Amino acid sequence: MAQVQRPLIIQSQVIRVCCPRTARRSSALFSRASHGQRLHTKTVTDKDISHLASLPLHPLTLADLVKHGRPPLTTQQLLTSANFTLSILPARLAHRIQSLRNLPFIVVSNPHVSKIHSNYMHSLSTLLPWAEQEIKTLEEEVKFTEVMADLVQTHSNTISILARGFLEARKYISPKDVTRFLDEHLRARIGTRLIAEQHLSLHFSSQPHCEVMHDTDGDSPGYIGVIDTRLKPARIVDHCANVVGEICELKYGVRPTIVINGEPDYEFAHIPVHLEYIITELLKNAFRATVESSMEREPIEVTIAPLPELLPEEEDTGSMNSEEIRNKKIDNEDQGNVDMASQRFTGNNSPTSPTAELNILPLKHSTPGVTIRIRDRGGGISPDNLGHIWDYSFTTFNDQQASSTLSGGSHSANGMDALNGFSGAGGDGVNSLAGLGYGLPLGRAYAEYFGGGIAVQSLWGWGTDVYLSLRGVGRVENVEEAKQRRQ
Ligand code: ADP
Ligand code: K
Ligand code: MG
Repeated sequence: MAQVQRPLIIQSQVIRVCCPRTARRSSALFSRASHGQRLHTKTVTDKDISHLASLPLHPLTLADLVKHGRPPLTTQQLLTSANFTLSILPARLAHRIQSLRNLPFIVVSNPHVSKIHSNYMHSLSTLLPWAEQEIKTLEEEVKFTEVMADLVQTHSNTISILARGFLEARKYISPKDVTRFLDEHLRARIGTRLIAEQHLSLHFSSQPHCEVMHDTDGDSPGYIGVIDTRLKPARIVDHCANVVGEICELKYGVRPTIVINGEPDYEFAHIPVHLEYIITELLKNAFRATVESSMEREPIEVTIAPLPELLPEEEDTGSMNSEEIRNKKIDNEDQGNVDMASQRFTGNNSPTSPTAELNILPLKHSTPGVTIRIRDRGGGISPDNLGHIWDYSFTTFNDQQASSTLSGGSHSANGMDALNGFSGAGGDGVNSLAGLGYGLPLGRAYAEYFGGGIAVQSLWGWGTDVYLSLRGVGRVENVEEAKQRRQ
C-alpha cells in the first residue's frame, strides 16, 4: 500500500514533508529548536534595529518561492535558498520591532504585547550571527535551518497572544488603530513565515531517501516546498466543510449541507494552508449564519469559477498603468502584493521569470486564478454592522446567546471566552464557529497577499455572498503540453 503523505503539524502550521523518515528528522529539529538549544545568539542593539529597518525590503512573490527549483534540491540550490532567506529576514524582523515600539507605551507595556516584542528580539538575536556571512556549506545550512525552525516555532502563537493583549489594552487604543496595526503586522508576518517555512520545507524534502512529493492517488504530482502546484480548491472546500460541519454539529446539534458547483476539477498553484485558513473562516461564518437563522434546509452553495484566460493584448491592469502598479507594490512590499485585490488579476510572470525555467507557465498561457463564491441564506449582515466587519475584533458572536439569533455588534466584549477556545492559524478558535472577529480581516490579508481579495455582498434579510478571488503562480505544464506548445 502506498504511503500516505502526512503533514507535520507544528502548532497551527503545517509543513508538508514527504516521508516518515524526514518527518522524524524535522520534528527532532523542531523540538530542539523550540528549546532554543544550540542556537548562537547576538545581542540586538537599537543601532542594529535602526540600521536593518532602513534597508530596503524585498517584495515577496510566489515566483520567489519556487525559483530555487523543485525538490529534491542540489546542494547548491539549497545553499542559494538559505542565502536568499537570510538576505530577507533580518530587515523584516527589524521593521516589526520598530512598528511594535511605535504603539502607545501603555499598549506595548501589556505583558502579551511585550511578549511578542521579545519574541521578535529573540529571533533577530538568532539571525544576527549570520547576518554578515554567506552560507557556504551544508553543515552551515543545517544550522541555519535550525534557526528557521526556531523562528517558525517562536512565532506560532503570535495571533492569539496579540489578540489577548489588544483585548486587555482596548481602553487605550481605538478599534481602528488596532486594525491598522494588526493589518500591517499580520500581513508582514504571513510573508516572513512563508520565507522561513519554504526554506524548511525545501530542506526536508531534499533529504536523501526522499522522492519528489506526491499524493497516494498519484494525481497531485508535486509540491514545491509549501506550494502545491496542482491545488484543487474544491478539495479544500470539501475538507474544510467537513471540519466546520463537525464543530457546528457539536455546538448546535445540526449542520447545514453544502453543494460545490462550477468547475470542481479546476486546479492551480497555491499554498494549501493559506486556502484552508481562508475557506475555513468563510465557511464558519456561512454555517453560523445559516444555523442561527434556522435555514439549514437551504444548502450553502460554493461555486468554483476560474477566471478566463487573458490574452496578451487583453491583459487587464484595472485602472492602473504598470508604473502605478510597480509603485504600489513598492509601497506595500512588506505586505505582499496588496494592490491586486481586484477581480481581474495582473500578471508579473514574464517568460523570462524564474517560473519559466520550472515549466510553470507564465500567466498569459494559463488560467490566471479563480473566484470562489460562497452563498448562504443566513439572513445577511445588517447595514449597521456592515461597516465594521473588516475590523479586527468586531464580532456579533456572543457565547452565552450563541443558539439564539443575535442582534447588534460589539468589539469583542466577550473576547475572553472566545480566547479560551482560540488556537487556530490566526482567527477564531479551532473549536468555535466565531468569536474573536479575526476571521474576515485575516482571511482577506491571506487572500490579498498574492494578489487575491475577498468581497462581501450582503442581502440583508436574505443571505450573504462572499467572493474569494485567488491568483495562482501559473499552472504547471506537463511534458506533453510543453511539447504541443512548442510545435
Ligand atoms: P467572527 O466570525 O469571529 O464574528 P468575522 O470577522 O469572521 O468574525 O466576522 C465578523 C462579523 O461579520 C460576524 O460576527 C458576523 O456578524 C458578520 N458576518 C460575517 N460573515 C457573515 C455571513 N456569511 N452571514 C452573516 N453575517 C456574517
Ligand atoms: K471582524
Ligand atoms: Mg468568523
